[in-house]
Amino acid sequence: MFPAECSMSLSSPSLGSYDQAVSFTSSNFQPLRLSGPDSGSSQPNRPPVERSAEAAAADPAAQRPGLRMAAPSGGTGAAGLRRGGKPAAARAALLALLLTCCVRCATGAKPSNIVLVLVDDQDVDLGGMTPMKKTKAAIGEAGATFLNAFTVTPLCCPSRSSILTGRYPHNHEVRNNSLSGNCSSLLWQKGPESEAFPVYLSKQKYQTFFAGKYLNQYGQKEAGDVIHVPPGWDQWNALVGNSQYYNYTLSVNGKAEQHSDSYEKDYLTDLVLNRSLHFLEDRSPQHPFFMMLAPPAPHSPWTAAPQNLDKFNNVQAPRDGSFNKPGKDKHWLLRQPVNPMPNSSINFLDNAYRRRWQSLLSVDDMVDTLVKKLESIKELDNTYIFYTSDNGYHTGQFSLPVDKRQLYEFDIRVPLLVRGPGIKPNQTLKAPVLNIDLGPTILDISGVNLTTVNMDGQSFLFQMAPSLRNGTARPYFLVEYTGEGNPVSDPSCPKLGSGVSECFPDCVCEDSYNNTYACVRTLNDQNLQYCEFADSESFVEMYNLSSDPHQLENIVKKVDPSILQTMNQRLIKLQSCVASSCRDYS
Ligand SMILES: [Ca+2]
Repeated sequence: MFPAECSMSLSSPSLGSYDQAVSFTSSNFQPLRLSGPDSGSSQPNRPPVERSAEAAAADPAAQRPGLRMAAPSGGTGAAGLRRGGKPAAARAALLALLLTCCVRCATGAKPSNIVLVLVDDQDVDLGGMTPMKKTKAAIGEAGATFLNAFTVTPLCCPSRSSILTGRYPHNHEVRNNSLSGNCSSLLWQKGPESEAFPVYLSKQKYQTFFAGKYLNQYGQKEAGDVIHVPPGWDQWNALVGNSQYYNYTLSVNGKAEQHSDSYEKDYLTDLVLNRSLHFLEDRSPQHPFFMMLAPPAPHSPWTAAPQNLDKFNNVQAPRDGSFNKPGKDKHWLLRQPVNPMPNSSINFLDNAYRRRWQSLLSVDDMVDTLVKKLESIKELDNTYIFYTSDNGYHTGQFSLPVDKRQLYEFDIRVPLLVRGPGIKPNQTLKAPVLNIDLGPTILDISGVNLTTVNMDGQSFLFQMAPSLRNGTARPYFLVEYTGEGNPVSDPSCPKLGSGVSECFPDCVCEDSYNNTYACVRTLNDQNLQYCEFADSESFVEMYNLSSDPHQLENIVKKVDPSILQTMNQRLIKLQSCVASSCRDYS
């Protein structure tokens, strides 16, 4: 049995019986705070999102030793050592590097350019990178492939908000893809967005460019309309609303631009590439640049370019692991799907799987063309290129047809490839990195002193380029998600009642208010996942990923209670962490 001392108590109203989908209205639902054995009640109110630079700078834990990058042009050009004691040999090595850098600075070398390619919903666990042959060659084989990259929350808007701010969801407070869930809301714009990493890059004199999907509610009237261009961006080509491939509106530097369904003029992945090529032509060579390319692929509706519509005709979703398995000892939502899945669901997900791959071929071409362009303008050797996704995806795992939003590996793992100065080719790196680390890593490269920024993540530059930085990998981290449901019953699935959402195909629901969870994922000498649900069952799941990589067996009733207690304590601590305390593993 689950030990009493590890049981949770709920800090907000019960979600009701699990015998049927619970009835809930959106107005009375508040995201639940999970609590642990010591508190026996709700977590204290979360600290304010905004935090002064002085407070962050005064925090000794945030001040990690390492070699500072050359300041960008316009700055002093000086490089220096941060605080922290070093053995003599290490000091000598650092001094040598320092001298190298000073030589580079004295010759007027620019700080490195940075490119972030952020795709939408690409998994890494189910073969999502298989069609990306050119990307793997141009970035992965030329640099580092991270084998353990995770999102801290497996859904578009919260994940993208985490990438932009370097913060866990409990600190940026974007809970889901809706405006009421804070996605691109006025509250977000006033707070976290004003401290997102592009703001710092702009202050470093980077020329900044964005094209593609930003946040799911971006550009909607209630979210400030297309006139709202987030701070820090010089060239702005952002999709209004969620991923589409044709028939969309862009905000082009604050003005609406309508697009139709002509492949040559409108196909969004190609447009993102073309705008980025124009930006490179028009940029000022005096300053470094940052480009963020966010194509819609492989998000639904999985619309491939015409030349790719007949590709992968014989491909189907993988049948191994947890495919079409019942979620028998899992949380309520996972116990609802029909098992085995009906043929109609399997046909639907196989078709989705094929079309996702087809849509990715345009992304692969985009990356390849961009890398060749950087080479032709002689910027490739001085450019870091990051390739990643906002969340993973599943097709039939635990009998859930297609979606993300689950705590399992297929949804929280993402691809991450990086190439750039100081990164040796063909590296595969195993230490865990998170999407909240992208902002700190990009700012680290740009020369920003990380003690002056309010971010929960940490730079992973030391992992890919140990000649440039020292650092220590994290032993564990937090994944958190707030479930979303409809307050009224779906007319096409009346038997389900209210409180659930994403019930397609075959009335299998991919989300519910009950799908609110927080997990600690350990990845060092241990390979464990421990998750608590904010529901009326206080449901707990725990997996040993070493012996059970597909998470088929919930071991919560078997595991040593002291391990449960340790994981529970870590979870409590991480759920209320802010900035440097999110990196405190003592
Ligand atoms: Ca997504």
